[in-house]
Amino acid sequence: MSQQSVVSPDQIRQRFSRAMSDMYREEVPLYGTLMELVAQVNAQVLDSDPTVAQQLRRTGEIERLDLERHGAIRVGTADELATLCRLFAVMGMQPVGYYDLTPAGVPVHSTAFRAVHEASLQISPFRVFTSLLRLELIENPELRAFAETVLTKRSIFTAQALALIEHAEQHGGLNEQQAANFVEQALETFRWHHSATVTAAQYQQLSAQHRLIADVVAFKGPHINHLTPRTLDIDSVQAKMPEHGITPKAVIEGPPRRQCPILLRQTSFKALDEPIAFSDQHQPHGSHSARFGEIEQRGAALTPKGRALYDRLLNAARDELDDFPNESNAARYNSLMEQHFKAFPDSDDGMREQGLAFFRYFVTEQGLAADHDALKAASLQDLISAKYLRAVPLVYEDFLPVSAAGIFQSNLGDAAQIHYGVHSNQQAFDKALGRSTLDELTLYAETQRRSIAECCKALNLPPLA
Ligand code: OOG
Ligand code: NI
Repeated sequence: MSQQSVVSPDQIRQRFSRAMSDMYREEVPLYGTLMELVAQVNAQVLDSDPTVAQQLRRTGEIERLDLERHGAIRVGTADELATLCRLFAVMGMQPVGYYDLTPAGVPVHSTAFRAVHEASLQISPFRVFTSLLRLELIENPELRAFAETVLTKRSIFTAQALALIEHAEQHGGLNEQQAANFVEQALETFRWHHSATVTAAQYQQLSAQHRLIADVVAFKGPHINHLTPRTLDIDSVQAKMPEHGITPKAVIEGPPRRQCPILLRQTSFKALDEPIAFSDQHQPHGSHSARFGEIEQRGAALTPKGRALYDRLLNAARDELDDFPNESNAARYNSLMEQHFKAFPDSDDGMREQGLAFFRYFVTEQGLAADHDALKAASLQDLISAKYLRAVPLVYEDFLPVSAAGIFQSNLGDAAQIHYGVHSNQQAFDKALGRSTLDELTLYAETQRRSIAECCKALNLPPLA
């Protein structure tokens, strides 16, 4: 196969993300409603807030905004996870970060598959939050053995998808026809199934252990359980959801509303109850709820120092609330969050000067017109003060464990408040995955460094630290 005929992984990811969105919209019409609402609110924000519009134009994010979404799946075995890792690699997605959900009573650990370079993210920022069930947390040995048997019997990938993954690995990519086939075949893994692979009684047993265990074990494949568009104003979407027949969860996860958004704010609507035929039924007599809707607003990626401050303030607010945020304490939770987060500077300059967030740097018109010889000894701060460089916060591309726990919980109900006496086990996760996950902080630091290097080049300056 000649080099020219290879479709770039970024293109494959962009096509796959679109195909996934089309499939999900057809299967879950409420997702379509949510997408329309998000598009309306985004258009309003861009109209009414020229600064936001200008910043998105500068970073190029404006072009990816309508494409932007993440999804989530849950798998049952190491083999499934390892093969998914290879499948996502065909689309230029790598596992970033490790999330332990057991402190929240959810028996999984997770990573996010996504593109890692800013140029690739620009073409498609599609991400998939992927969780692996920790079967060892099923206490009843018979039930655990049963779950294992059911999982090892299933094959969640089509034969063609497997062949195309192998082809891409051996030949360095896929051509047009293969890429089109790959998108179609890969999509099959994420499809919803109206029939379960277990009997109604077996489903009940699995579900009694944990609803999530039933969700992973009882079906033919890891159906995509939500797709999340990115909004520029999550409070506005949250407020408008009821008018559109959507009931949002009680509180928005993540930081409080700010002038300069940081990290990630998320809200979701409850999973739908969908008719299911169990393996001992000819018609759907049962039901299962797994699929829901979610929206998110993304802000600045934080440095280790910024993240430590975020975690401290979030924990302080939650400790003071002394309960999981819910309907009855939502107002108090929001006001506690606002109070505590006063300690987090709410301006780009403030965050940059205190080293709390990562930034991308751009040369301004003035910078290009300046006498570059006179700048040889200038520091980064000098160049910014002189308005030769402009700093724009780097967008956070990842997830937050406490928020993810809140999203899981809002869909699993109170029965899910289980306390596992175990700890995170990144080593076991990496082993199942077949490689180690990338550290997101390193990725942000690299993007920041590359942008500074580009500015230096444009200004004819030696590299700046
Ligand atoms: C994943 C929940 C986490 C997020 O956006 O934090 C998540 C799941 O329910 O499988 O999607
Ligand atoms: Ni999500």
